[in-house]
Parts: sequence; C-alpha cells; structure tokens
Amino acid sequence: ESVEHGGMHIEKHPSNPSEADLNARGAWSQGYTGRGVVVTILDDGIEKDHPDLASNYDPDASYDVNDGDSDPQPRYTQRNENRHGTRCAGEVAAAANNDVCGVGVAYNAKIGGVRMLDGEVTDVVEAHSLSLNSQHIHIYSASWGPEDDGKTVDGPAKLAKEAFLRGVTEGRGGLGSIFVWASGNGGREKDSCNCDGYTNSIYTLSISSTTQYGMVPWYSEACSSTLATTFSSGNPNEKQIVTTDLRQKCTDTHTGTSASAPLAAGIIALALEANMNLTWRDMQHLVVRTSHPAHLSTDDWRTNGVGRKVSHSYGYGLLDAGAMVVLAQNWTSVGPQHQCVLTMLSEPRDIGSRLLFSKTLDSCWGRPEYVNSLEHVQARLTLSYNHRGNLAIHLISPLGTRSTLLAPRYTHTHTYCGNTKESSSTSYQSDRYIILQVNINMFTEKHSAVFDVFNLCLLEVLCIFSSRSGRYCF
Ligand SMILES: [Ca+2]
Ligand SMILES: [Ca+2]
Ligand SMILES: [Ca+2]
Ligand SMILES: [Ca+2]
Repeated sequence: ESVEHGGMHIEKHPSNPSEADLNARGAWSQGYTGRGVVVTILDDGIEKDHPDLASNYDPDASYDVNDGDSDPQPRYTQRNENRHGTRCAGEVAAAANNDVCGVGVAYNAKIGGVRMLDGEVTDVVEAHSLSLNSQHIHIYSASWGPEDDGKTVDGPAKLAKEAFLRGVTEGRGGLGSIFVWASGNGGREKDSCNCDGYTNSIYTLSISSTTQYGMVPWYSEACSSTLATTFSSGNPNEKQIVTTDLRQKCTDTHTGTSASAPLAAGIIALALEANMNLTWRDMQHLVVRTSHPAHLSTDDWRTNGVGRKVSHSYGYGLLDAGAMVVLAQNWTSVGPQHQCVLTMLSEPRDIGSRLLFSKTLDSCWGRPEYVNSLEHVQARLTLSYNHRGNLAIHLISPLGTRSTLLAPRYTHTHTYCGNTKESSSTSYQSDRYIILQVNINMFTEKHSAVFDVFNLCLLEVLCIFSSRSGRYCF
C-alpha cells in the first residue's frame, strides 16, 4: 500500500472487502472530492507551504489569532510541538496525484488554518477563531476543549457561545457554519465528553474514534452527545493515521480523537459539495442516518426508539462518505428549529441517594414552538453536591432509550458547588413524557445534595418527511 494512497483507513483493502472503512472512495467515484468547499483547522497553525498542502491552501480561510496577523505559519521549535494543525489539515485536503505524502479525504477542498492554540486560549481568542470569515469558510474543525482530567466541567464562555450561535444562524449565508469537534482524549481519566461544553454543544458535530480493528481506544470518552466515529490510533499493534507533518514531512503516527475530527470534516466537505444548500442541522441528520455500527466493538450498542443503533462510545457509528453524498444530493432541508422549554423543577429538591423526575410533556402543543419530532434534548441543570464525581444522570425517553448525561467520574471527588451543566442528547422519539433520573453512586458516606434548577429544552424540526411511524426523526 503506497503512502500516496494514505489515510490508511480511508483505503478499502480489496483483499478483504468485509473490512469496514470510511468509504471515501464511494464518494470520490461519484465525482465528489471537496471542490468548492472551504475548511479551516482551528489549532496551532498550518504549514501553508507544505508541498502536499500548498496547492489547496486558502489564505482567506486562515489567520493567526495568537499574533494578530494573517500568516498562520506554525512557530517552529526543537520538539515540533506545533505540528498538530498541519497534521489535521492533511487529513482533510492533502493533494492527490502529486507523489507527496498522502491524500486528504476531500483532496480538492480549500484548506486553511487558524493559529490560536499557541498562546493563551481566552474567550476572545476562541470567539475570534470560531467566527473567522464565516461567509467564506464552510467547515471549522477543532480538537480542543477543557482539560481531559476527569474533573473539569467547562465549556464556551460568553463570547465563544455567541460565536457558535452567530455561526449557525448567520454563517454560510444563513445556512450555518459547520463545526466539527473531537470528543476528547480523557479516556484514561474516565472523563465524560458531556462535561466538555464544546463537544457537548448541539452546534458541534462531535466525533469519536475507533481503532484499526474496530475497538474502543484507550483514550476514548463515552457520552450521549457523540454523533459519529472515524478511525484513529489504538493499541501499539494497530495502525495510526497517515498525514502531512511539520517541516514538509509526512507522518504515519497521527493519533487520538484529534485525528478523527478532521477525517469527519473531510467527509462533511464531500457531502457539502454534493449539496451546498445543506444547513448545519441537515448535516447532522445526514450523519445520523448514514453512519452505521459496522464492525465496531462495544458492549453498549442499543437500539433506540426509532430503531437506530446508538452507543455512548461511537454515537451512531462509523461515518460513510459514499452514503453521505448519496443522501445529500436529494436532501430536502429540515426547516426551522423549534424549541420547547419545560421547567421540571419549581423549587430546590434534595437529591438524597436517588432522585427521579418523571413528567408527562405536551411538547408545547398548540403553540408555535410545538415540537413534532425530537432532534436534540438539552437538560439544563444546576445542582450542589459535595462529591460531584459520584453523580450519575440519566435521561430516559418515552420509548425507553436510556442516555447517560453524566457518568460517575471517580477521580473527581473534590468539593464543588454551583456547577451548571448543559447536556445534549439526540436519541429520542418525541412522545409524552421523559424521565430524568439522578443516581448517586456512592454508598460509604452521607452526602448533602440539592437540586436547584432543572429545565428541559426540546429542540426539533417539524417533520417534512413521513416514515412508517408517521415520523421521520432521529
Ligand atoms: Ca503569524
Ligand atoms: Ca499527496
Ligand atoms: Ca474531555
Ligand atoms: Ca456536539
């Protein structure tokens, strides 16, 4: 296998057709290569003169937020620690047929880089990066967020939040900027990607990793907001990702969920080329409908209320570029989003050892915000608890799909108060009631715990399509 055919997992091995891959060739063979699509990598810069990137490099999709200039060239050091953005860029748009390094998933897409991680990452830096040239850039790929230490619960601050919202409402001529996000590498610390407000946001397409042999990698974080999966590194005997490297080099050792998000960004670029009118929410629908469990191993594959297989490690499974472009071509936009907000709690409640909320909902029936079918659920809750890491929070759909909004994080037992957390989950069919369960997974001590605020936000689209059940939803 030549390196030029790189992205080892993109390649189908003809000798073993049953081996699943991302099916980029399925899209390429239909003529989709990313032409006309603009992707940027929000990272530590991009080596714009790399021989495998230069021909696709787009200065209008690039900026140096760290130094406040237009040149995102990485800062070179002896240890090459600023190689990450260049590696991610090659996965998306390394040029084809030039005998240099590998081939990006969308090898004719325009690629830029925003240098924003090589310095203090403030709210201003994030917001600037997320909203860069949003009428020109279509897709932003990012693999950063709060510490993966299994303790942190954090997310975008004021300006970055506004940037996400402005991006999806005004970006790309109002169709919405597409934010692709790595789910995080805190697996060893038993971190939960739902505690990362960037990947957990409904505005980001959250991407997890699987290994060459279809296993959950050691660094993988499980959570309900993960939408889909691409390949990346695993055990030492498994292959890693081939891509462009700093100093005009090529590497076959790109790793982690950071390597997964750009592969997804490339596939999304192919789908966008197939249909430039897709909104940010259309793209999520395409991902959910075309991703599949393939051969991916985990013990938590469940079939949700509408018959889709879903896992907290893999979301809806492995992305399929060929299927994405096919579905994209004749896709009818899902229409405007509706939000129905429900207050679940009117006064503080003691959590005790187990607190169960169960509520029959009318989904705002009879009002303009009526939710006809469910796309996202956000549970916004504020609680005080002296051993936060022992909390488990589950959301159970009317058809019995159980989503873990928060799994216990045992390294995370320090005292902490007043934490606000927003969790999103995507696996329900709209019906009349939803149960939110709060479990405390600790039996040795007596805890005081109070639930202060809890409301539930249902977000949806009015269905345009119908299916056997009369609804055509996640
Ligand atoms: Ca610069
Ligand atoms: Ca090449
Ligand atoms: Ca994390
Ligand atoms: Ca997300």
